[in-house]
Amino acid sequence: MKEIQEIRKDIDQIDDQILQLLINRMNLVDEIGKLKRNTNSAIYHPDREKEIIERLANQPTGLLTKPAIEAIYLEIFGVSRNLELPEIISFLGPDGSFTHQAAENRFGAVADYIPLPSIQSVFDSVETGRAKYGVIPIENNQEGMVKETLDLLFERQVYVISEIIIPVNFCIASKQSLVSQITKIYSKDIAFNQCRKFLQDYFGTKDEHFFVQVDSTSKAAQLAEKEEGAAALCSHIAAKIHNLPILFDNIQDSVSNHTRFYIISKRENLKKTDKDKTSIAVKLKNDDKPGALVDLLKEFQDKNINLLKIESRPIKQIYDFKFWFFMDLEGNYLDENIQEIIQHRSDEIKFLGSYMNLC
Ligand code: PRE
Repeated sequence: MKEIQEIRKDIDQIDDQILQLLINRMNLVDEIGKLKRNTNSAIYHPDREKEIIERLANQPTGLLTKPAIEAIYLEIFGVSRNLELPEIISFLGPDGSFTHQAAENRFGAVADYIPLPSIQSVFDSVETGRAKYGVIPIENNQEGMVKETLDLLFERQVYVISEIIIPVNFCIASKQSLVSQITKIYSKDIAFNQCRKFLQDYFGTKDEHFFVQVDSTSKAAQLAEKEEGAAALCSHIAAKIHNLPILFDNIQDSVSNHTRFYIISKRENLKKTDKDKTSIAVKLKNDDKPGALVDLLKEFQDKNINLLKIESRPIKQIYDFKFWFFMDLEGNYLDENIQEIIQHRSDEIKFLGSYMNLC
């Protein structure tokens, strides 16, 4: 007779094989899911599920009874059906925000978009699996990094799988076809500020009854849709959602205003391109001794790793004034030099994701 430990070793090996086969199966299910979503067809096919169980149960099944096979496969089908559901994408709302525009640019029209009221809610939705992907802003080239996003990346268990860069373009959208018919323009304070020159040139000096401030540019479009004589200073997507024709486009004072967004997910991206970057969070162990950061930077140099960005942030959980670093490295986690350093300093470095470098 074999000893229990020996049998367990054999079981472990078989479990490895089952897992690999399940992964292969799910990859195929994922392909079917894409085809179904593209053709808008039903996800649940009870007839096909029954056919699979019948076919398997009619083979020699050893110690497995038909109800046992059925129980196992119904679990598998449950996981498959979940995988095939339209991808739920959460983003920092409201509808028509620039983050919405970034999300649509990347995921197109098939996905199911959910606007959420805060960056934290987007992280929550991804971490709990309510959304497959989340889209949040990380940096504006005029304003700098978005601190809330950085801090949540440090605290939460999600990965960055992609970045999106979009120009911050504003337009004047209205149901009126003539500028002279416009009696008021709705928008948000930042948008008014960023389009000051255009507004002065085309509408002159006017009071707050003409330039009316609201909470968001999407709200502005929503109001302009309903009100005779009103226009909105808003994003393209807000104009589109509220069926407003665009009278003037690209009216912002600075043409170089761009925002960078992250797509976050529960699963890391394990694909490599020839121009990748890897984001990490670093909490140095010996930060009370001189040279702790230099040591790390020296290690990057020795391993021929190019540092693209470094930002320091306070560690909020601790009472004193400790901090951590957000860093972007050139290359992918699958590159030996990057993987080595992350693994060897695993008590100091948190891997945040590798993705294509679009900057
Ligand atoms: C699959 C998943 C869900 C359907 O209800 C039926 C079968 C499966 O896991 O085998 C695959 C699938 O989507 C399909 O064959 O249509």
